[in-house]
Amino acid sequence: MQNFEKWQGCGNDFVIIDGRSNFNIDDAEKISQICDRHFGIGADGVIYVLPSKVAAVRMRIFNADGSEAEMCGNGLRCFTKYLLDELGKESLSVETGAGILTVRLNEDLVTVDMGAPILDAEKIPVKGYGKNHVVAEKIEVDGKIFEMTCVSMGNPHCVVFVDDLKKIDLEKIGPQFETHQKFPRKTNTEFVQVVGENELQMRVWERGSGITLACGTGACATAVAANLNGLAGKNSIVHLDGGDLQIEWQNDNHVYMTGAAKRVFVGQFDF
Ligand code: ZDP
Repeated sequence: MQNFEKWQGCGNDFVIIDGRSNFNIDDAEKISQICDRHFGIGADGVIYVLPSKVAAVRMRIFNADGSEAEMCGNGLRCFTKYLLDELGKESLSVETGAGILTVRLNEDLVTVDMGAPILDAEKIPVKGYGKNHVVAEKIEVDGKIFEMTCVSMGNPHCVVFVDDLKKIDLEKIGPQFETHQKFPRKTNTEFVQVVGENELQMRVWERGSGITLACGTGACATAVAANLNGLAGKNSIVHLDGGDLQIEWQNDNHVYMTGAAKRVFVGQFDF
């Protein structure tokens, strides 16, 4: 039997397993079985706590389909709170696929320095724009033309601003964005409506997990994209289906994300 904890941040839920005890299954079939809401524990992803040579700990994150992601914002808040509670500390440096990030407690909430957004198309990656930024560029999906702004927060995001979020059939067009030929490593896609001054409403189709209630890296990409399009300032609130995140793109070019992270239950799983 393997111990695990179940955590959620804005309804984006994860199974956290301490891989420092030599447990580190990265078999896609097993991961998707753990994430299955009927045959497993049920989660949007699985996170491992691992030893690191360059930071206090290393985080590894897998999507519900078993694919590995470079980075995970909501997961990182949960992961760090889990460790800080255990260590009785206020902040932690974490090695992720997006570099070493610093996470600190912020009263009841958790703030993550998510690093600098990556805007160079080749690095996101998005095909066909060289090293340029991809801001309000046209993309055809499902026979319709959308405008996308692409941002990597360590993982790829395609942000699409729309007038009415209710009219978006996420289930239908989400997978078509995810696997569009412009995205060599596939993409997470955020549909966003501006609902007030520096207030954005967002729904996400996540690469490898589908519709989730929230996506931390996606909220950061959304806030950066809104600023690049002149739709918001540098400090905005992103409303997600599972809660709110506050995102600030500061003068050091880093994006800071603040939001909740909560333990749901602890358990043992028979792998
Ligand atoms: O990049 C990806 O494949 C994402 N699906 C990873 C998970 C992102 C996450 N939802 C977040 O909050 O950033 C955990």
